[in-house]
Amino acid sequence: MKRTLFILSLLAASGLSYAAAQSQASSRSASGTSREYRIWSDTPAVTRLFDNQKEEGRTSNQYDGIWEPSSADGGTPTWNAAKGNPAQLWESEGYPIGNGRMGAMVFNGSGRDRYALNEISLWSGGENLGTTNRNGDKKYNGYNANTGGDGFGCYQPFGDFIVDFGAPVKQEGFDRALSLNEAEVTSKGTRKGVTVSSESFVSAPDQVMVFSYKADQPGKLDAKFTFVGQQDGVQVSASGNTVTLKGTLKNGMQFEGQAVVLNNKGTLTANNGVLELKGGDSCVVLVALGTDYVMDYSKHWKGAAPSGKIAKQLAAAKKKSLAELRAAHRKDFSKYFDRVTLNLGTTDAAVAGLPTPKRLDAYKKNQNDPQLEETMFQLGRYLLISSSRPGSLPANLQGLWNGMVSPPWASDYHSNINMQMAYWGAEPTNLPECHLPMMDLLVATEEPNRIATQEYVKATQPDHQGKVRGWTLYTSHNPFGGNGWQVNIPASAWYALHMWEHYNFTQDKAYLKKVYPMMKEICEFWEDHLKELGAGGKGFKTDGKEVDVTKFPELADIKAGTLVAPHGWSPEHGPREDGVAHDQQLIWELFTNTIAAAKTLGVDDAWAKQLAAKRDRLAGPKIGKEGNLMEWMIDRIPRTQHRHTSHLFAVYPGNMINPVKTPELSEAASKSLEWRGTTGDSRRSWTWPWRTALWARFHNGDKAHEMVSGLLQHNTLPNLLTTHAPMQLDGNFGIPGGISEMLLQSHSGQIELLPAPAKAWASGSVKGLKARGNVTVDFTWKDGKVTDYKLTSPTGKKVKLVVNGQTKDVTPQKQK
Ligand code: FUC
Repeated sequence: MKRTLFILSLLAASGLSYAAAQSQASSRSASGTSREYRIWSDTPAVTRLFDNQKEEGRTSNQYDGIWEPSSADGGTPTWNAAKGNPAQLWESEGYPIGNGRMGAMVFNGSGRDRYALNEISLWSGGENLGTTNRNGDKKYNGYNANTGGDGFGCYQPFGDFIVDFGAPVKQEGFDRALSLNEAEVTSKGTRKGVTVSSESFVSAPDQVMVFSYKADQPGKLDAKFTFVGQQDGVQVSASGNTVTLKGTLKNGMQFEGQAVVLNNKGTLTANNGVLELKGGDSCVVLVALGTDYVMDYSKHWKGAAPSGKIAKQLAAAKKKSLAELRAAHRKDFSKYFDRVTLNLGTTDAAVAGLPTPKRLDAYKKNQNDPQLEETMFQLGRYLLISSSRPGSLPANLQGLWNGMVSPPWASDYHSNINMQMAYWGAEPTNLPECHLPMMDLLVATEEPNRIATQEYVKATQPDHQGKVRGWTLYTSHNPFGGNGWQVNIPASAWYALHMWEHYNFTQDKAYLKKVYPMMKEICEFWEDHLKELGAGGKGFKTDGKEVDVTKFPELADIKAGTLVAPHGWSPEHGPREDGVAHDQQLIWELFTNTIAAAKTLGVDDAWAKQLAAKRDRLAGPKIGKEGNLMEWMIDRIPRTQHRHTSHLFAVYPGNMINPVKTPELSEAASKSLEWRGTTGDSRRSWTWPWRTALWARFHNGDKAHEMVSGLLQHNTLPNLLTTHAPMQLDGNFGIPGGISEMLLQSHSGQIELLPAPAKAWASGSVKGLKARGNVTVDFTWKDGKVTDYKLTSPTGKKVKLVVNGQTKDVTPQKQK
């Protein structure tokens, strides 16, 4: 009945016939979208704007001092309890919406609604080509916002759009929700006897945000609309039915937002930067945002002023009805989202229907809520679709959503785990297009990265004099190819894995052809940069100083001519040293994949052969004295809760160590993982997804599930965004990648269904996951055993399939 009413109300809005709507509804469930995901709350969002005109991050340091950087170099922020409660901050209260390029955190509040706006290119700073010192460090103003064009800068908030109702909302009957299936936020609240419903979404096809409001009684919608700027000098003006926000950052970047209020009945007046609606029935607000950024080094990253473009987008959107805009948005979004459905079971926790914050609290006491875990899987996919679309910049540390002028770690691109993790779910959960912005940024920033690499080599290794080919980058980087904190020498090798994996999953040869030169150039960097050790490790250096190798028996078997990455780091753990496991594994993976790419494309045969010879001389993984996988060439035994598991890269996302090919190394790696534990520094947004995937690769489903659960118990906010702390979306983005590894693995030349079954997910089903080779996989399992499966692929080429411990040759159905 409820469903029918729902359909009827949709009908009214969309103008569809009942039969057509019915067939749409059933085709949705036939395509598998039977599960609905709603993150919701029955209390108005707490947001501090307008209380004192001093917004979070606007005039003060971190979050008004609640979160403070622990050190000037971008260390882990700590919570200053004396200054406030982080649970009340925007990061835990808002609901994110976005179309890849622009978005908002939506706060349906008591007296007003606040949309904290973002456009993914609004960045202060620039190429940061300033000094590189002896340690290879560059200027980094991670916590120090709005620099001019010669600094590193920060991702900037665009400003806020405010809808002010001038009266508090009644708690009773209040509801606000984010629907992951529809990619929209809805709310309902009563003020002075009038109930107003709202919906908000960001359309990719129409490139506008749509906020609509409707009163339950004719002529009773009263509200004021305006923008509030965050940076100094931002101008807000209103005339006719339009409010405009205009600003220029210190680096010269221009940005502009326009909002048009289209009211149904009532009067609309413009005054002093504010539009006021009196006596309306309903209204639709269309918002367009733009900057003059272009992802083009040769144009100095600058294009046309945004005014004209956004005015055009608004003019086109104005011609459409709300129903048309909504339908186009849903169609576009569901094209991505509906590709994968997952059902991990339903328990009483789901049936109870608690608001999300309470449900999360309940989960902390009793973890029997697989549907909440499933929601995390789909939320990660939702967030990626909403913050990373072809044609714009990749998702950053906070995805697309940032309300602060000085966000933590500049809300930048971080290369020692975070950016990579943001994309772990992209291929296996069938969102390959969303992976492309990451590669586009790397293509666009090659030249400044080459320059920064030469500078680094010159400053730190005078003998080289900058004569290395190729490039790498720093731990922090920005949209201008600007590098910041700490050189991260193997970063480009890790990024190259993403290029290869995109090909591996999609089999798109044209794409591989495009990125192959970049993979090759990154190999060339290592060909010039690798260092030869003498017999017994002679020449081995720690912290830049040669050590007496006779003191380290673990170096005794090193052969003369062994190749090591010099002066590496096991991020962010241990000394700067030669041959750290992380670097060695990454270079091995890079060389192996580039050799395979050359073969696939039928190019560079001779070069690839000599590269293979170099790969075979790389110092390889070793088991230490206590059965651990050694993190360094020196067998130090770290029993710390350190968050990074960099030496386990070879297990996941790499592919050098696995239980079948290298069982002893795999055993040692799992011991090392066990040692890291699950407390203290091991509790971070991103630690859990990595460890989920690692345990899954060790075929330990229960441990993997414990990691999924750990994320929810320790690093998830009431709106289900993950927290480092503070909020950092790598945890959200990474968890679909981790869960995928529990359900399906395809990294070792075969497709394995349910390789890591967890008792907590005894029975379930999944549709639409992707395996390497462009194979789409659906299957159902019961009591930990696969009961039914279907494979499809465009070629119908035979694959090796492992199912319930049996290996067989299977011919996938040919996709139509
Ligand atoms: C890396 C991590 C931190 C944090 C930061 C943004 O440096 O070590 O934990 O995620 O990136």
